[in-house]
Amino acid sequence: MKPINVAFYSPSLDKSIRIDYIEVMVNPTPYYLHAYFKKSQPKYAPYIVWKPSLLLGKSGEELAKYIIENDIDVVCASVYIWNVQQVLHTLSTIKGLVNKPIKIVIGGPSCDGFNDEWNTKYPYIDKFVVGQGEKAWEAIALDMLGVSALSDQTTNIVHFSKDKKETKYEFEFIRGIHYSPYLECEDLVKELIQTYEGHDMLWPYETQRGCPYRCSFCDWNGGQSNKTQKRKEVDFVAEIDFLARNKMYRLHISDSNFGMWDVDVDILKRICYYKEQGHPFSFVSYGISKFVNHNFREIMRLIVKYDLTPWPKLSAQDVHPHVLKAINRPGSWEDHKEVGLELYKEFHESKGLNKIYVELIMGLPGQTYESWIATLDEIYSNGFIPRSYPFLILSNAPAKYDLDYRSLHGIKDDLVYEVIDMGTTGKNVLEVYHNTATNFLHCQIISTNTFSEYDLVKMIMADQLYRIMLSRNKWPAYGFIDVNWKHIKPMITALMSTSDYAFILEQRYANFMKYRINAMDSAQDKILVNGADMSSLIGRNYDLIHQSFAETNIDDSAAAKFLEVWDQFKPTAHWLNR
Ligand code: B12
Ligand code: SF4
Repeated sequence: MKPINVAFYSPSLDKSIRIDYIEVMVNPTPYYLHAYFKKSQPKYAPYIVWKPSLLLGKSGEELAKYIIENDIDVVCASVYIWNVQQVLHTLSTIKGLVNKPIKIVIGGPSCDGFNDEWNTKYPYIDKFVVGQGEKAWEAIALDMLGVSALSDQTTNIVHFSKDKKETKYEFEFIRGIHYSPYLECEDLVKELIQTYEGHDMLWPYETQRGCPYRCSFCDWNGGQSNKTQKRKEVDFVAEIDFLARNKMYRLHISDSNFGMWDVDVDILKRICYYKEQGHPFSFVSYGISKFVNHNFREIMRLIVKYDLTPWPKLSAQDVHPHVLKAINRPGSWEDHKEVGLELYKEFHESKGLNKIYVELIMGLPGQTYESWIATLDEIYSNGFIPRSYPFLILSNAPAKYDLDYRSLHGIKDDLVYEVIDMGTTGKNVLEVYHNTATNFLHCQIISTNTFSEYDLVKMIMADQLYRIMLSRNKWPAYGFIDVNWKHIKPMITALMSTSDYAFILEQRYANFMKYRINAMDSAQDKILVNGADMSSLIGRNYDLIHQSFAETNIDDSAAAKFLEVWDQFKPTAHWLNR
């Protein structure tokens, strides 16, 4: 039997301003797929040869060259919201560039192969895998090896009729993954580490599949099921030992609800044990259980105590119960806040903890402009720092496919240029608008029954004004921003009443309506993103700031600390000239 060489292509987006793109985001999919195959088809597993994953973006030519040089037979690619356009574009060219028949298989959360007419849109793709890929890959691999022909009964694969007019698809939640994909694929993991030597590698670490909830913005599990499965028989201690041995230190704790199982605390304790021994484990992100209980508290404590992240966070999405209800989100802000304040109390002195982040989403059903301002006030005044995300519509999330839900909340969405979180390519608004290839254009909620497009522009502006004024890099949120909140809030209100603020709003709203870009150009014809218009606003209204501080009797040393930073915005004042 001739072995099959498999290339795995899963580039991370290299434009996010939140993530340093020199880092390499590992996608563990090959280990999940191969470990399952090894377990179920041990006889044939040696004939499936996975090459080290391609984790950085490639052009069609580069990928074709790689295919030729490595004698690749099948290209497997993972598509996510951050790479789907780029990957499909690259894949569209390669069959024409290599002088041999190859197969292309794609999967991942943004593989929408059973809707949106992907059958005709992407004729160069041979197989679309939607949902968990283990069983589907097993069937595809056996077919390619010539062991057994692929049946159209195989779940999680989109099957097309010969004329491609009919589509058949059945979802299955795959159970029985009670082993460690990393341990099972030790050789592949080591080969990958060698390949990317010198890079900072980030490893997703998942101990549980799926999520029992259905928050309306989320498509966990491909949005198709709220079943969950914990890896049970696996020896987590051995797994953490493996991570430590191989210096796989930077982890994304990828469970939806880490802490839901008691064993999670033990898993974390093992990581902390290694940290104590000098292994520099850290978390790039984590998804913790939504209900606050003993495990939740203990996990948050350990994360802070062992310095597992410089960004300890609470995932709130919004602080208002009616908004959480409108998005079917379990848990409550009050409970999260209690834990956050407990952590400050315990670790403020001993570890200098003064920044806990709170994840929020802008543009949720139920939100209003006023409720959003109240949310920001609540977070900052309690010594926390918001991390606000736009409401990106994921195609397999209820907010996209549940028409009753959409009509209940009057959801309107559209393609919007994401200029809040992602870097932009283009000098000014028009250039960004005309460059759809490398700018991040994605479907977002733009209005609901409770807020208009105008409100959304204002909400995002307010978020950026608060963010720029209360720089998370400069000052403690707890013990400084909260203490001085009574002096800051009136100043923010005053800044929002200026003619400069009205001018920014007018410009941004016009651009949003015309180009779907929530940003404006400076007087020098340069696009102002990441709150640059807000720094200019501060620079231009320095007198007002002084006046507001004087009116609220702030103490001199606190005022000086703020002014020292805001002073640096003065040179940007001319950006808003008009
Ligand atoms: C680690 C992670 C991150 C990391 C790394 C991201 C990166 N750029 O590499 C960080 C924290 C940075 C991150 C950020 C974001 N993330 Co994220 N993240 C994850 C997480 C927790 C784990 C991913 C993972 O490795 N899973 C394990 C693998 C094995 O599972 P899998 O990817 O689903 O693969 C299975 C199947 O899909 C299939 N499969 C996948 N590929 C292929 C390919 C082939 C050929 C086959 C046959 C099968 C197959 O088989 C696999 C095994 O069953 C997932 C949630 C989750 N648990 O999956 C969210 C998730 C991927 N993230 C998501 C989102 C929305 C984001 C953000 C946009 C959030 C935001 N608003 O900022 C940002 C984008 C950041 C960016 N600009 O890159 C969504 C993606 C939805 C989508 N349609 O793409 C997910 C699914 C979570 C969710 N539902 O909200 N994320
Ligand atoms: S946001 Fe978290 S809790 Fe809600 S459905 Fe998604 S994974 Fe589950």
